[in-house]
Amino acid sequence: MKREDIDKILAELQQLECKSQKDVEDARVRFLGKKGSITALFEEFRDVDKDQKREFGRPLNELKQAAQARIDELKESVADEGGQDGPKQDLSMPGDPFELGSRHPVSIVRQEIVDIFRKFGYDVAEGPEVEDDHHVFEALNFPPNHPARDMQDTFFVSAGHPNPLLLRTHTSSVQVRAMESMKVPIRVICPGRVFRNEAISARAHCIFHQVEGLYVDENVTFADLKQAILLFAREMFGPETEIRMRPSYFPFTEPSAEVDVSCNICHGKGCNICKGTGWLEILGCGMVDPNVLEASGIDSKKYSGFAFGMGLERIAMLKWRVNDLRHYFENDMRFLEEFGTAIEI
Ligand code: 2U9
Repeated sequence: MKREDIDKILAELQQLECKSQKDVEDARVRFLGKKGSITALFEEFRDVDKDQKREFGRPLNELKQAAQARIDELKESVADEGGQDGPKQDLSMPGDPFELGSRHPVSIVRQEIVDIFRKFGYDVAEGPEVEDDHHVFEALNFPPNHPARDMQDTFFVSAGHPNPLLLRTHTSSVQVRAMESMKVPIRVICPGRVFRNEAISARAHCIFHQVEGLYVDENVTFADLKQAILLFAREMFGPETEIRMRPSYFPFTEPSAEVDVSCNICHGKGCNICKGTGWLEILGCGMVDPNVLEASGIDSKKYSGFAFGMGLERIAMLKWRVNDLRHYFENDMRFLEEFGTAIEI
């Protein structure tokens, strides 16, 4: 017996290629069958001198193991391609479904609202979520002692600083920036995330989404505001929709109003969604306070404007009759799959 005989078979094994299961079986017989080259070496080994047995015993065993491993490996790799035995998989089985993502309900309503206002000629503006006191409160006519400026209500990033940074509590700061940087007439719509220091419940969350809008020009009146909101409501909730305005108060608008739309479930008759009133509250609005125009360098004697704001989770809750705001933030696939608008790719 010679060492080269073992090495030669090892080299053959390394170069061994098979195209079919038949090739694999032929190779197994050639190396490990009754008359195979490795079996022959084992027979030779029986007659080797005692003192040489040590030298050849181990490499021979290793050769046999290597051959078996290579044969097993080839059996696996050619199995799926189908050899003489045919394919191992049932090709008539249905394929694995290709799972498409879908839009989040808040993203769906934001897109709908933005599309409506773009059609009305509004530009989309975005701004920073971490803001300063000036853009969130000061320029919007919030008095120094207003509760929103308190740490109980607002998340401060750097409290105690002369110009503290905070997480914006509304996207109105984006409209302030628009007034600072754009020329009148200004028509902007500002979608974005906002943050308020609130306990999380079915009706409130510390993070939510708003879309706010602003129109500043010469001779903008409350009638323009009312018409813009009516057109929006009919695009969003259907052509039969009616609106009503109730007086309200916001530091940044005067006069201010809250807007309800007629309940599109009971058509004003009263149901459990509108709590028997026939109306659903959807947004707040008003004429921009002259102080707010002036704070951003707009002449309030020459120009006037209207503004409005709405919470997207609330609109989505009305649209899909979801009764708990927390569903929007939990990322439970069973909830998210209900909205099924596949993302276009
Ligand atoms: C500027 C001037 C005025 C934006 C407005 C509202 C009324 C309003 C709420 C609706 C539900 C916020 O998400 S909510 O809690 N918003 O009622 N927002 S007027 O007024 C502005 C904004 C910017 C420069």
